[in-house]
Amino acid sequence: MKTHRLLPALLLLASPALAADEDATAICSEAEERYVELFGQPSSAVEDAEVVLMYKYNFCPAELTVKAGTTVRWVNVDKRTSHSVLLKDGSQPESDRLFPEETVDLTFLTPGPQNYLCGPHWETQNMIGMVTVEP
Ligand SMILES: [Cu+2]
Repeated sequence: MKTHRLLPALLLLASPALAADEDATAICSEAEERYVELFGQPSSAVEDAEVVLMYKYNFCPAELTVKAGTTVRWVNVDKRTSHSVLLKDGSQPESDRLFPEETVDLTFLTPGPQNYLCGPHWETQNMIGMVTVEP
């Protein structure tokens, strides 16, 4: 039964990535619950911006696609930790440290991928994200 002996090895190979995805999904649904607690409505109800939540060293969603001209609003829904937003292309200065419940807006005009990170946590917690801007 060679297939049976292969299976555990395949599961081992697959599980770290799957576990990370599941963690991010769980963290992001918790983040959305926090948002509703704090602001009394779902983040999707915001009409003048696309919302990215900052929570437990994650950006939620970590990858976002928007049309050029869209404003993205990062909202810190953590209880204690402060975060920042820094575009890797250096076209904007790093945002102020956002304390819980604080926000920062950036409007994306130029099409293309924009990688960004959290200044204090990208290195130690891999707190990074990407906005893809479509024409
Ligand atoms: Cu951070």
